[in-house]
Amino acid sequence: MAEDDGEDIVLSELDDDDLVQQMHDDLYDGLKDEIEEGVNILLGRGWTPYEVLTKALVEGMRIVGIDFRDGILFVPEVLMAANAMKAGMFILRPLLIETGAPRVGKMVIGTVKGDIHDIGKNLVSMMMEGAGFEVIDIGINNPVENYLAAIEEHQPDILGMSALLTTTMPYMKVVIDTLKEKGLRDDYIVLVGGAPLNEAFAENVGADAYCRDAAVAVETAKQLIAERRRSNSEAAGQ
Ligand code: B1M
Repeated sequence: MAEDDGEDIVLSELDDDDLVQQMHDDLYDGLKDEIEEGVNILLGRGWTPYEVLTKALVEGMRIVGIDFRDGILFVPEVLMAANAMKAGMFILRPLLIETGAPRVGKMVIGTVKGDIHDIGKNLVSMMMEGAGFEVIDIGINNPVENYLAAIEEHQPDILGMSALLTTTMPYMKVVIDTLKEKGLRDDYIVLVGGAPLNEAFAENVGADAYCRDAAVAVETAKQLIAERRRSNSEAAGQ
């Protein structure tokens, strides 16, 4: 994507707008070292970790996604872009998490069976941790048994599921139906997310809410936990 005019670009000499633009190009080209450098430069210039994440990394990956969809980029190139994105996220993770906030709740999260996309899920985990949640991330390609084992072991407030493929998103219903069969559904707040989902789908599979992005996931989690605690204490007071 980036036009190479043969001259080396010195990232630290670019102004903020040009640097962010260059980072989109570097992400597109899967240049991990350059992404790490760009993230550090922006942080050094006083950008918040959240701004770096959303404006430089997430936006860059959005552009990658468009060309992947249109057959301009292929899996190996997208994997390199994903690796570069993860390297940037690795730097931001502790910064997003170090809020010192008291634990506001616990969430188990994983990508569903058949699906290996994990960047969005990782981002949600990071943002939830940053907001004071304890997060148990069970990774990718999870059959229902993995979710059941994790909720039994960790007793979270929230079960989160991620799916990026139209072929894997129906698996969320398998998990929720299994919870119902076992009489466990009402013990947990179930949040779902991923690019192909929407609110109607979430309602259809019996989730408590669809989360469009990581920020919405945090807000929704806080709100539903507060509601649940309120109704529990009202019930206890009666
Ligand atoms: Co894939 N892929 N991919 N891919 N991939 C998509 C999803 C696709 C839309 C690309 C396209 O065609 N435009 C398309 C799906 C089409 C469809 O289903 N209709 C697709 C395809 C087809 C495939 C393969 C089948 C390709 C192939 O092999 N021929 C294959 C499937 C592999 C599998 O899973 N079995 C495949 C493989 C891959 C890679 C391995 C190369 C790589 C994944 C690397 C990785 O994740 N470690 C990859 C990538 C990177 C993408 C795109 C380009 C980017 C996804 C991403 O990371 N986005 C993607 C195109 C796109 O989505 N635009 C694409 C950035 C991320 C921050 O956003 O994941 O949406 P997102 O997460 C957001 C929200 O959705 C939400 O919050 C997040 C943060 O704000 N959210 C949640 C997500 N999960 C949540 C959970 C919650 C709450 C909110 O729980 C509470």
